[in-house]
Amino acid sequence: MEKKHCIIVTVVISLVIVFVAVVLEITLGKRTFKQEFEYRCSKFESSKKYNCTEIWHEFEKAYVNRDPCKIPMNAYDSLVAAAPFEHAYNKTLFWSKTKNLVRDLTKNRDDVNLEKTLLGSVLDGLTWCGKMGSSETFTKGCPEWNECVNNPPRSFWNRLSTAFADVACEDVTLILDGSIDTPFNPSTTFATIEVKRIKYPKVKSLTVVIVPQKSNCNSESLKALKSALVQGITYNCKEVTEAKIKKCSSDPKTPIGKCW
Ligand code: N1C
Repeated sequence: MEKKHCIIVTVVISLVIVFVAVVLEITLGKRTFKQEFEYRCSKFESSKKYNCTEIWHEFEKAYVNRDPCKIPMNAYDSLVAAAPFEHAYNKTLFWSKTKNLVRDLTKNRDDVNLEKTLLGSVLDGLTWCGKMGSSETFTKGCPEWNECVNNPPRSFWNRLSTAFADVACEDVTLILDGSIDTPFNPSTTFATIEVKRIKYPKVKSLTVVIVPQKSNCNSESLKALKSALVQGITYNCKEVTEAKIKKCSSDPKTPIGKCW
């Protein structure tokens, strides 16, 4: 009887320990915004060259204790200066509405979309803002993307996209979404920021890649893109099947230019 009692007590204690461990893991596993920022920064492949604590301070200076609808693009100037790009600028890839497809294509290649740079990878998919009278970073109760133009994430992506387009050179690629009517949408970051910043003769050509469905290389929307392009830059457009893009994503030895 004594022995049975002892076993029951041991089992109950073990169960309690497992339960507490699981609860702790769930609560502790959820990083705060700052922890997530620093975790991603330290995980970045060449982060040893950077001081992630300094980058965090430059970042929060842009929006903390400020009206979250009054954060201009240049609030992030010193952040961008603290974490300069270091990729091969002739390997630049832009996208609009095709983020996941581009992520898969560039994953094991040296071609670079903005999310493969330090700041792009650290802030990808995150929402943040500050509030007047507070020194904290908030992730809830922040303005929606279209609620006010000068909200913290929107101004950040505009600022970073400006810097990214400014360093692009030689032959650049743009992957567009053929399943929509306006692949070159005038309200997107690519149309409002990047297309205007890629300059001739630094950039020699722009190759648009599109999986033809609702739209293709002959669509009005692409004609608008061609005319928005800075004069001198050679414009090319390639229609590629989704199967070919998928095959190329799983075969990173094929140079990206041979995918279309
Ligand atoms: O507005 P978009 O696309 O045309 O922006 C894409 C364009 C790319 O070429 C990037 O260089 O602008 C740059 N860019 C990002 O890299 C980026 N990563 C994550 C712009 N926005 C980015 N985000 C988020 O995606 C951002 O929060 C914004 O809301 C979307 C823009 O995606 P889109 O409309 O498909």
